[in-house]
Amino acid sequence: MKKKLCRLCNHPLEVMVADLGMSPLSNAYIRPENLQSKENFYPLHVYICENCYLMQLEEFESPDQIFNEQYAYFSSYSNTWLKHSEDYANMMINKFGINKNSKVIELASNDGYLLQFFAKKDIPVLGIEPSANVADIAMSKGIPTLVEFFGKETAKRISKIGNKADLIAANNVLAHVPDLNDFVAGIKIILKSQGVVTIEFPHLLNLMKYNQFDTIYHEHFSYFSLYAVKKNVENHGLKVFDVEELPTHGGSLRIYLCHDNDSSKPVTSNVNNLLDKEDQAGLRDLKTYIQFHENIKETKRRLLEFLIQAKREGKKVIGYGAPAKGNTLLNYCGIRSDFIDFTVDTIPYKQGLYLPGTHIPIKSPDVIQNEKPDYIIILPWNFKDEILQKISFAKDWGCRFFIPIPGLQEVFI
Ligand code: DWN
Repeated sequence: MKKKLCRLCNHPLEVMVADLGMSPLSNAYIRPENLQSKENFYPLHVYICENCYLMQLEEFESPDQIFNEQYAYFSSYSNTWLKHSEDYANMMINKFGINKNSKVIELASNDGYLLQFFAKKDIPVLGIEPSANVADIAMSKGIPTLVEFFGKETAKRISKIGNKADLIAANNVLAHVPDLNDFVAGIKIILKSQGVVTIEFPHLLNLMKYNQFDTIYHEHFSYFSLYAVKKNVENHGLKVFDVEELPTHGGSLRIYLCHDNDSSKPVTSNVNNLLDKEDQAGLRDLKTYIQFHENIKETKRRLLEFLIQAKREGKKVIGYGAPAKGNTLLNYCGIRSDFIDFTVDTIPYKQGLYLPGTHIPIKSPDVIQNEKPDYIIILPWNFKDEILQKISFAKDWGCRFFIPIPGLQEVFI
């Protein structure tokens, strides 16, 4: 069997921290006509590198198989996320003097959810997005978009035609990049001498602390601490000069990078403070990761106990949301439509499809009123507040609401 090596530092990868069984690709939603067809399941085994402490998966499907013209994630279907993106744009404009003479490039620009807020202020933008379906939506909004993966080769080509950036945004993309070194080397190439890069990613510290194992799926090749990302970017002539903790996606980091010879951006104390916080949380102690697997198994037991009892009591249980994370959870726990009748989702593309592996149907939220479920399990728990507002009407018939992570718990409006 091929020797496993860390995708960041090439150290032998020998410590498995969790075995989530065999799982389908988390965004491989199934069309009705394909329900009887073969489905690909891959090992969902989580490793930690003992040298750089990058948590990671092996690559079973290449990014072009995942982020294709059928990719089912559209960033603009969450008001919470759109507000976060608009706030980011306004903060960058004010903090770094981004203006009409600047250039903003977003890596993995999806459907233009972020760049639209710069473009509205006549700031030149360029999106780079490999999934043609979401890129088409961005271009329909007037966002110039290259439909391709980003890396050194793309960077060299676009920088030759003058596309260097004053601001590079790379939000929730780093986890999707199998070749981290090629990606970061590309950032170095297209960054203007005094430019700024911001990278946002779910923080490994929260994944471990709040048991967010459902965010582990094959399109997330890596799971980051500041420690690991800092090693990665410093290998490519960039430096982390600031870092912020964000509430998004269960708790993320936003790191600020510049060229390592850019003396106009001194490193703030936030960087070392956060590294210390990670050390105190045991992120560089292998014992921390062994407990993680035990927590995952207990979460599965609690959710199954709840559902077994609910079904024995004749309760109608549905899901809300058809997120990628929900597919890891449901496949790992073996939860199919014998426990959850169906789920609903506001993304039109997903309605009428079925969840991969479990074949739970995805419907429009409009059916809730007629179906009158007894329990609704909110699968995208990271949008709990926004979703509870939308389903508050279900309280009229005594419906109760739950989230599955960090462990099954009832939530209230
Ligand atoms: O990294 C990724 C994260 C950032 O987003 C991508 N790989 C894919 C995606 O993961 P996810 O699908 O688990 O993300 P979300 O954003 O938690 O998924 C939310 C799902 O819930 C979407 O399918 C939309 C749906 N939704 C809804 O139906 N009604 C969301 C909200 C807020 C709603 O009100």
